[in-house]
Amino acid sequence: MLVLNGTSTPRHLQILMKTRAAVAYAPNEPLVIETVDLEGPREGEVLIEVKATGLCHSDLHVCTGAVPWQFPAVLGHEAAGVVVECGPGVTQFAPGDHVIPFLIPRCGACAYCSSPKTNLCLQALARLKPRESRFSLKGQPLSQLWGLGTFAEHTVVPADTIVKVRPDAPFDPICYIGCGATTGIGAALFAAKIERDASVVVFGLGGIGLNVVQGAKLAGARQIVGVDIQPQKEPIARRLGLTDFIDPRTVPKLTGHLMKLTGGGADYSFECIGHPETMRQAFECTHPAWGQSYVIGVAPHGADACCTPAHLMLGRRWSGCYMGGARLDQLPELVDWYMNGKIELDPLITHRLSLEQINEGFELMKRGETIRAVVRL
Ligand code: PAD
Ligand code: ZN
Ligand code: ZN
Repeated sequence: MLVLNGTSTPRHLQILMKTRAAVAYAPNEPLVIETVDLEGPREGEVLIEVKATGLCHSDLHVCTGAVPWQFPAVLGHEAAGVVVECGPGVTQFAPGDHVIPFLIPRCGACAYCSSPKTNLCLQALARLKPRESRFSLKGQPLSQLWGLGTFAEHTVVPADTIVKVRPDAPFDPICYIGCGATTGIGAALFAAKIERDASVVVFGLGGIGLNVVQGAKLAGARQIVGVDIQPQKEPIARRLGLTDFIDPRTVPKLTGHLMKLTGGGADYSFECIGHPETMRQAFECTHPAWGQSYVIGVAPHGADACCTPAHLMLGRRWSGCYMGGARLDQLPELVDWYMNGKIELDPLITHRLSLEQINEGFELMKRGETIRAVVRL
C-alpha cells in the first residue's frame, strides 16, 4: 500500500510503503511481526520484494547480543528477491530483475575494490555499523542489519550491494548463496584455493561448515575431516564429501589426534563455529611449514584468540575470510553451479517457515536442529 505523505517534501520522502517485517526490539527478546513503514529508494538505492531469506547463525549472534547492533532493528542478510523500483541514478537494474543482496558491495572506487588481493570493499566495512535506515515504525527508525534487513517482505538497499541472477533459479534455495553457501564454498575455493589431494579439517558442520566440505570436495581434497559435537551432522556431511567424522568429546587430545589422522597435520583447516578455543585447535592441527587455518566463525564481541607463537614461527599461517572471499559478481556463477547440479543446496535446507514462524527457526537453530531454515515470503 502506498501512502502519500505531503506535497512539499522531496519525492523520496513522499512515498512511504507499508510492509511486514520481523522487528528485533532488544537482544534476547523474540522478534515481533509488525507492519512497518518503508521509505522508497533514494538515489542509488533499490526497493526489493524479498521472496526467501535464510536464518544464519550471524543473525542469531545479533539476537543474543554476542555481536553488538543497534535496536530496534530489522535483521536478516541472506536473501533473494525481485526488484520493484529503482531510485534515481540506478540504471543497471530494472523492476522484475531477480537479485541476491550480498554483505560485500562493489563500490568500484576504493582501494579494496581495486586490489586483486581481497573481496572486501571499504563500503562493506562501513556497513558493519548502522547507517540511516529506510524502515520505521510510528516515526521511530528501525535499523537495517549491515545495511540489508531482509527479515521483511520488502527492503530498500544500495544498488551496489545486489547482483542480478537468472530468473529460472528458485528463490528458495538460492537465497542461501547470499551468505552461507558462498561463505563455505568460497572459503574452500576462493580464499584457501585448496588444491587436489589436500587434507582438510572443518570445525563445525553447520550451515557454513557443510559448505566448506562441499567446496573442499569440489577442489579434489583427498581427506576431509569434520569436527562437531553433534553426531547427527555426520550423514549429511559424508554425503557432501566428508571422509572422517570426529566428536571432540570422545577424543582426549584433539589436536594431536587430528595431526596424526591427517598424517602430520592438515594442509587446510577452517573454523566454522565462532569459539576462540576451537579457532586455536583449528590452527594448531595444521601441518607445520605449510598448513593454513581460516577463521570463518564469528567470535563474541571482545573475545581474543590466542596461539603459541612457535606454531607461527614454524610456518603455519592463520588467516580468515569474510563471505568466503567471494566477490558480488561471482554469485551468479554459484547460482549456475546450483542449477547445473555442481553444488547441492536442497538437502541443507532443513526447515521452511513463514515470517510468523521466524522465532521457531531461531529456537531450532539454538538446539542445533537446523542446517538452514528459510523463511518464504
Ligand atoms: P550453525 O549453528 O549452523 O553451525 C554451527 C555448528 O558448530 C553446529 O553444527 C554445532 O554443533 C557446531 N559446534 C558448536 N560448538 C562446537 C564445538 N565446541 N566443537 C565442535 N562443533 C561445535 O552455524 P552457521 O554454520 O550458520 O555459522 C557458523 C559460524 O560462522 C557462526 O559463528 C557465524 O556467525 C559465522 C559466519 N561467518 C561468516 C563469514 O563471512 N566469516 C558468514 C556467515 C556466518
Ligand atoms: Zn550469514
Ligand atoms: Zn569499494
